[in-house]
Amino acid sequence: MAEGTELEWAVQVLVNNFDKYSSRCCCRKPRRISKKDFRKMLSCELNHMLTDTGNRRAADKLICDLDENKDGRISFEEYWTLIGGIASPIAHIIRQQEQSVKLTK
Ligand SMILES: [Ca+2]
Repeated sequence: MAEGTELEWAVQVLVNNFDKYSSRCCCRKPRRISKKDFRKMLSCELNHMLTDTGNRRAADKLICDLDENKDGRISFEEYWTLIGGIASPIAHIIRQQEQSVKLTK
């Protein structure tokens, strides 16, 4: 995508990241991320935002929490829940930082 807004670019990055780690078990089924690839994604892509990304038990717990339909794989919708779960506390931290900047001015 050559042109686009920052938000469009960010969404594209998130979708590309899902495609990078997900696969299709057969051509008619949507792409999903296996547990093994999900653990790889956590440690390679989210090691600054999430703690314990190298901890297998913590990663498996996260997969279990996200895996709503309990098929042992992470669908795009389940992946999106993770993104929302990360974005929410980060938005809170950014607002706190903005608030402290205002207070010190
Ligand atoms: Ca699932």
